[in-house]
This record gives sequence, C-alpha cells and structure tokens, in this order.
Amino acid sequence: MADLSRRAALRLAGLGAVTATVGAVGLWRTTAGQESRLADSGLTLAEPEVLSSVDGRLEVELVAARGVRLAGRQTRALGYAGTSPGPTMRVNPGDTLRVTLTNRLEATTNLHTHGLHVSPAGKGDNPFRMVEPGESAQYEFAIPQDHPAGTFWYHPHHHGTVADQVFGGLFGALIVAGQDEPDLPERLLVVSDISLDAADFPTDPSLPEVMMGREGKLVLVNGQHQPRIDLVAGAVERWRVVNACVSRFLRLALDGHQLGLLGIDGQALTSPTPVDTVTLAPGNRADLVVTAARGGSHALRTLSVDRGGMGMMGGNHTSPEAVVAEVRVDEAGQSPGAVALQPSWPDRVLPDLRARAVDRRRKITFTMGMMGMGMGMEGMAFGFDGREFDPERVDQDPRLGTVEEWTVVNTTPMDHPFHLHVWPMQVVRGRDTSADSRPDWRDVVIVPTNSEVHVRISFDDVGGRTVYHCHILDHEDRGMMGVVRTTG
Ligand SMILES: [Cu+2]
Repeated sequence: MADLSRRAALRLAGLGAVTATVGAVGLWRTTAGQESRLADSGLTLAEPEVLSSVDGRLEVELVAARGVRLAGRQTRALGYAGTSPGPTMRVNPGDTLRVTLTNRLEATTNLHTHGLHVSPAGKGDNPFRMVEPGESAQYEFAIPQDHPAGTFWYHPHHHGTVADQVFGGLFGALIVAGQDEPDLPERLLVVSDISLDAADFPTDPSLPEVMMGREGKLVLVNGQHQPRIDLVAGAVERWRVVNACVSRFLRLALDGHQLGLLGIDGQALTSPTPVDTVTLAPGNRADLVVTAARGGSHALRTLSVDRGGMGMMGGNHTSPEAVVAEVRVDEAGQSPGAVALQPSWPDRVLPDLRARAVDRRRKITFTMGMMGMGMGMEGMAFGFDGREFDPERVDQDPRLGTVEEWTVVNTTPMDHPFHLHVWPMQVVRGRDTSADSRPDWRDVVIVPTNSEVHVRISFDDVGGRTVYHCHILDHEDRGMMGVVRTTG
C-alpha cells in the first residue's frame, strides 16, 4: 500500500539515522524490561499546565515537536510545547480560542478540536487543512454562547498521519467551563498508550497491529506511568478522563469503590449515576465523581475489553487489563475543609431529539474487505459503504436546520467507534423511540461487531464540510472515513 511505503520512507528519512546507530530498528522490548526502567511509578499524579481564557479570549501557541518526558524519562516521543499531554485549554461558552500551530515534525499535521461544536471551515476545526513541516498556521475557534460545558480534547487530524502522531504523544485536553458546575475539586486524567524502542522513539506498528489498531505496551496517565493519587477518606472529587489512545478501549474501575458517572463526552447530567465500570472507546471522555470511601491503596484499572477480531485473519483482540494509577486514601488524614460537603447538582435539561420529527434517514456501514486476491492483509481496505476515504467526494449532504437519523451498521468482525466531527449525536435505541430514559449524547459511539446503532443529529447552526470516521485511528488513516457537507 502507498500508505505503508510512505510511512517507511518517512521512517528512513526522519528516524533512520538515529535508530540505525543503536541497531534497534523494530525492536520490541518486553513489558518487564520497560517496567524496570520506569522512574515515576508511585510518584504523585501531575497535571498539564492549564491555560484559561481571559475576557473572552484565549491565545495559545502549540509547537508540535519531538522530545518529551514520558514515564519518568526524557524520550523522543512527540508533544506540544515540550509536553505530552499538551497544555489544557480552558474556555467559556462565547469565547474565541486562537491557536498558532507550528509544525516541527517530519510529517504533515493539523489541529482538530474533538467534540467542539464550532465551524469546520477555514481556520476553524478543519480536518482538510495541512500544516507542513516547518510551517506555522493560525486557528480560530468561535465557541458558541450556548455551547455545552464539558471535557473535550485536541489532537492532529491529517489523514494518513493521525495514528502515528497521536500514538507519538500529540494530544491535550480542552475544557469548556459551565455556569453552574458542581462545586468540587477537579482532576484531569488523560489516558494514553505508547510503545518505545531502545532509543526511546515511539515504535512503528507491524501490519497486523495496524489492521487491528495498535495498542501501546505502556498505559500512561498525563504522561506518567502508574502515578499515585492521594485522597483523604471521605473526599469527593470530579475527575475528567480522556481516552487519548489510538485504539485501546478502556473499561475503568476503581478497586473497592463505585464511580459516579456525570456524563460521557460533552454531555453533563444533573446528578451522578453509580457505576462499577465506565467503558471509553478511543476519543471518548468520562466525567466522574469519585468518593474516597475507604482507606488504603486501591488500583484505578482498565479492565480487559474484547473488541473483536480480524475474522479469518486471526483470533479476537482484547485490550488487556492494566493499572492506570494508584489511589491512596488516607483514613487518618481528614482535616476540616478537606472533605467536600455533599455537592449540589445543577438542574440541567438536555436536549432530546427523540420527540423531534426526522427529516431524513441514512444508513452508513463500516466496511473492511480485500482489495485483490492473494494480497493478504496488505490489501485489506477500510472504509464506509465499500469506499475508502476521498477528500474530494461528499458522502453525506444534510441540509442545515434538519434532524437526521443515521443507522450506523457494523458487519465487520470487530468493534468500531464511530465519531462525527462538529455535531454531537444522540444515541436512540431504535426507530422512533419515545423512551423515558435520559438523553444519551456522545461524539464517539461504539458500534459492536454485527450490530447497528441509531443516532439522531441536529444539523442546526453550523454549516460546512467535515468528516465522520472510525476512532481506531489506524483504521481512519487506512480509509475508514467519509465526508459530510452541510449546506443551507
Ligand atoms: Cu475501526
């Protein structure tokens, strides 16, 4: 495939010299070997720098470059402004966010504000834009006055290099603050995964790993490996968790505790739902309330998730269990003021499209197939409706001001997370549901193998051309993406 040979060429041009000197091309260190070199296991969880808007404006400079500290040591992974995750951008509805992105990488990049309901045109959340090595580009995001509060994130979105760059470390959190947030101490946990070679470069995936969606051997949170989170017994905190992994599904659980789920992605519920686990596909976020119920040391884990297989190409693939962080609850450490009072939950009414008339229905099908006989996995084509991504083609053409219902069908042997840029999706159980449950809004929806999911979308006030795609970013880079253009 052209894709792979280009990747190989980039590797030769950019990294060959360095990897050749240590003779470590393609070397995979064992998990045990990596663990033994981790310097920061057990250190306190740190958070990225927070850049907050002032007087309705936030201006941020992001320099995408190689060389960040990960898992307690300096590596040749990628970051923004020298860190991975990059700085956390914190804005309010109605603000203008301006970003200057400078590309000091070996490959084309750009910037996507995942989950934001902003214009995809021009200098906005435009996935067709290309920022070449050595170039700088201006981005401007006008956050609508009525934008939902929530946890979003940013990462590169240039077709063909997304998985490599996100795996390499390019991502950061983007928080839209609300007027009536619960009054709780907050913590941000950006979960990512990466494999590093002997020279501390991110490894290149093998072809089967690309097909399945690569998973890194190290699971990191805020760039740290298994850091410690100290709480006093009875403390109540709000945790914003981002799944920034390329392909790994997370199923989060805190030993000995229930979690309170406030919402998934940009949706904010009025009060937390008690849950034992929270499943996050790549791209999803969880807004959690954590109550330190008992003293001692508890693992925050991701439990294993079976995400299907490659059919005749091999068995099922499982995102394995891993410890994300250690939560240490100090029973004796209670001090006046350290324990949050029972928080009050704001009254919120989420929009609900179940009662709305549907103007148009569409069916969109994930497809994986052979491009030619005898080509094996090399010829495996990823797409929607039998077609690979073509930036020049418009695949879906909703009219502004309409509500559509999309049936997203997965007839492939593995699970795929479906992501639509700019417009959030309300998951509805079936056609014309008038259910009584709370509206379920997401921007990444898991479509399990051999199933279909119905979502409703209100193409209300933001027109333009953007994309929908599989959020297993290796699949997106291989063509599992389509173009949606909304016009009046
Ligand atoms: Cu996929």
